[in-house]
Amino acid sequence: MPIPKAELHLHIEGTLEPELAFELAARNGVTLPYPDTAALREAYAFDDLQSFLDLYYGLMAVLRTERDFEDLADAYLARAAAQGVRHAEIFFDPQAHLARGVAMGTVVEGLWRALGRSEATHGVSTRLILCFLRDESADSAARTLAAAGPYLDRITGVGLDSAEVGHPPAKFRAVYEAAAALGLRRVAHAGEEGPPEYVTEALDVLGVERVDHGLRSVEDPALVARLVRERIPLTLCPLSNVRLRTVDTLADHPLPAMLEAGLMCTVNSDDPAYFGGYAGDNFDAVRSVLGLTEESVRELARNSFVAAFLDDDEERRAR
Ligand code: ES4
Ligand code: ZN
Repeated sequence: MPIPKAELHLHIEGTLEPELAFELAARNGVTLPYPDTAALREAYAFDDLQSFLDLYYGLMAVLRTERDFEDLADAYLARAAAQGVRHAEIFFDPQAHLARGVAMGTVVEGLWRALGRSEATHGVSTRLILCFLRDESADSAARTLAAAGPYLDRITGVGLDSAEVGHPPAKFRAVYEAAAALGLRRVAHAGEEGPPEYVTEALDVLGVERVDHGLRSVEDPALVARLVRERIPLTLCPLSNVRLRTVDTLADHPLPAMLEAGLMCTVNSDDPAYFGGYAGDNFDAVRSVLGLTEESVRELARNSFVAAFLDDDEERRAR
């Protein structure tokens, strides 16, 4: 039985497996520029974050109806449950759908059809986190938050994702202030490809409670000391880092040193359909390749529940 864990860094659009992509394409009359699933999987060879994002946004063309989003989330939750995930905090990218004429309600209601019954069907509790695309304007982010108004009872927090370099967190100060005023929790991707200064800015300007990735924090000892002192969780994604070449090989991943430094690390899957594994696969990979002790693996699992947006009762039940 895989160790129980919470998944805190998971883009639902990044769980679109080639088989489901073709099924949805057929259902919706969308033609994909690949002859079959094998050819599509072969296209999953990335040089960096941008080359991944180009494919990721392109494939979303197959997601059109509430049922599509429901099927996507249901397939993810089944796979996650099989790998020991007991709680999942799920990112979604509404701007990528709104731009294609798919309404906020279609996305949220569709996802919710699966999430709302997930504890009963999969034994996985869930949260939904709306992410702003940082390579879009701050105005667009503000309009997106406004469009989410009718659905805020289903949305726990906001995040920030997409192309990082050149789009520092401070660009989104106003929309994060507005989100905080609405009672939403705050996270942001920072220090994936961007510099450690972006991590500091996400904390100081956006008021984030967790940092997604945060990998490049290790370049700044003063920042590491602060993250340790303030017990800021980092949602690391080891297999993603390898596939997007943020680290050379998994064996070079700084996770062991980060744990040793006292950082509150968690291990997550990011975009599992694209990066070669779900949460349990990421745990297995760091255990075997990085030689983590059982105690370290238990610490990672424990951290995932501590860092989750669960209340104390829920946390106890989940872990
Ligand atoms: C993402 Cl790996 C990663 N980084 C930034 N934005 C993203 N959106 C989906 N996956
Ligand atoms: Zn991510």
